[in-house]
Amino acid sequence: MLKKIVFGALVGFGALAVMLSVFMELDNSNEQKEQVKAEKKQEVMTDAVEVIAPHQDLNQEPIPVEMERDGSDVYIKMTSQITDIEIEPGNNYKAWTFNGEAPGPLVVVKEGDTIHFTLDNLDPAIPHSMDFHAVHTAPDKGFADVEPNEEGTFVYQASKPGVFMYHCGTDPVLSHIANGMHGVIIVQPDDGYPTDDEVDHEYVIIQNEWYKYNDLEDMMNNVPSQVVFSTKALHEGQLNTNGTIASIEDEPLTAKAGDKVRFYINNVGPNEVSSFHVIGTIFDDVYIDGNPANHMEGLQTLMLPASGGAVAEFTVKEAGDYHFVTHQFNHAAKGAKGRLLVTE
Ligand SMILES: [Cu+2]
Repeated sequence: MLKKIVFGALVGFGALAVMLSVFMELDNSNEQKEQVKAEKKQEVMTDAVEVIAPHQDLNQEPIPVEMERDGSDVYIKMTSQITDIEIEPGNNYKAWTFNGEAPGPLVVVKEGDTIHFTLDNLDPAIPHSMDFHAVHTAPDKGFADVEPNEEGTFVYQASKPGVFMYHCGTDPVLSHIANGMHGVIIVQPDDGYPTDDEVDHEYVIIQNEWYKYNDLEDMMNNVPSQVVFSTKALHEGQLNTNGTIASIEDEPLTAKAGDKVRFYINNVGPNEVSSFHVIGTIFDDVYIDGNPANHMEGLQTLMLPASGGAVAEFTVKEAGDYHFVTHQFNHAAKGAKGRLLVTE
């Protein structure tokens, strides 16, 4: 009798254990399925971050920057707006921009000028702001957010000469810069540069990165999809491009053999360093950040931190095709190349 009860109990326990393990396995396989589903969803999300709803059908025409001078007071009006920027043929990026350009329009003022800056925020959805690296101001006041469909005016002095970055400083700053809200302000030195008389041509070059659309993950993990150069017209008749692949390759900058060429250059990032190099020449004179006090000679490669600028001069001794790159060749391979065509 006792044997039967023990046997029965053992069978009962055995069956229960089998059932339990079956349930646990079922539970595990459900968990695994859920996990695979979640991973797939994550993949899809990181493959294509959607354009935020209020921007979906928006492609605001570029609006020229307004600039008026009254003595040493300079009145500058810019827009923040949503405009498609062609990164390469067929690849349009719904960029967050200043004035419909990315990088934004070139701003040129003189050392000592007082800037009266107005930002007209045409973005219906997101606040934007302007952070000029060329000025001293309390950031919470001078670089304050301007709400959608509003205007804000800010006043500050450009007291130091240089080639400075400007960018939107609204949170999250990384998204605002990487989505296109960056550019260059040149503050011309009062007494010029010591090499002014030697220079035959001057051009503006900007380096920036593009990431998958509005993808903070890629932006955070330094995985640019493209790294590009653009040029902005400093003088009449010069090229004015966006950060489009090959924009200064297909239509090169030009000089004559024997000319001294000056580049006003800035790396607006947002994340990467630029190791700027012109193949086939050496920089005779470099002014770090574009300040005449920071004079260096004989540089092969110019190190530009994110936001860093320079005035860099070199002489092209014979005719030929002079390509310029960032010597971080993974970035050159992703697009950061340009061309200076030197003729007899
Ligand atoms: Cu912004």
